[in-house]
Amino acid sequence: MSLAEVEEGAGARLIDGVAVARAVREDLKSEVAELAARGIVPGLTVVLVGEDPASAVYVRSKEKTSVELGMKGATVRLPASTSQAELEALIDRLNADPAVHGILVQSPLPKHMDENTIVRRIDPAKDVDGFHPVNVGKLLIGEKDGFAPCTPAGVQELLVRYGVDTTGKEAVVIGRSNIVGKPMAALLIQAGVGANCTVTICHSRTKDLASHTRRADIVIAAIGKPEVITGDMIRPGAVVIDVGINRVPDASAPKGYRLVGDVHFESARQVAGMITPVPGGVGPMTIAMLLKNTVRAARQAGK
Ligand code: L34
Repeated sequence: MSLAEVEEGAGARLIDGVAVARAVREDLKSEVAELAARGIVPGLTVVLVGEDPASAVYVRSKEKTSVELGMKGATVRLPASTSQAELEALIDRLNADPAVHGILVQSPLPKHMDENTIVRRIDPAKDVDGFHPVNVGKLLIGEKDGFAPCTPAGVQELLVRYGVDTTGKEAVVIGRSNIVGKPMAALLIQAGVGANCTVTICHSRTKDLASHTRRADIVIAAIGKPEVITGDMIRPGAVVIDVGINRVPDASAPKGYRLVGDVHFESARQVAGMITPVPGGVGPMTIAMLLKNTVRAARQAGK
């Protein structure tokens, strides 16, 4: 075997989330222009409570990208001491504001707040995060006028744009959060493109996790623990999607930390057929899908 053949065999194809996110934004640009011609400027307001450093990065990126697309992006920054009632009053105002088509309250909220109550306060028609029970229900039913959560929707978009044949395939989702794991499974079991999967959801109480992941044609890791899914847990040729974004201390990195996924990238890429990197995989897709949801919210509002 030549060296080239060895290298080809030893490395999965990289799924480039930055490039796909750019393509999604390009598609949105013409839609935003079309809406503008009808006097509609899609408006997204992101609410950030407190000072979580990772949240600050994501929120800045959301506002910046929405403005780049010709949308009206705004961020409301509130101190961690904000009361539940104050946040609810803000949401009521945003619900009533016709220039605001999408509302997103960045998670996590400070401990004294009840996230569930906050999410239910948002008008489902403006819930571009897809966390309101009405949208969760619509997702499960398969009603297309609701909003699917941005991260799992972004994962599905990656599968579609990379031509992954998902029909009849074994998908193993690791993690049962309401933000990723549960909606991811709901998307993959639907009839349609980038779906039609046989889905298993694994979580912290799953017995023998590796016995499940080794069967999987598609592995989606959303655990929130650095590099716990290793190459020996992956079936040769499987598609590996890494949703985790973990900051691990690294004295040699400029910021004192580096980002790693839930997947041990170096060992997994030796075995996998395709794999997403961290950063540059699912993260950028989350923001692209948020903008896509917001543009549709504006179109559905028709004003
Ligand atoms: N309400 N809360 C609400 N909605 C969301 O959709 C989110 N999420 C998650 C956290 N809390 C939320 C996000 O926006 C995670 N998330 C998110 C968004 C963007 C990126 C990562 C997570 C992202 O752009 N990641 C880059 C690296 C950014 C960096 O340097 O830290 C990447 O390439 O993965």
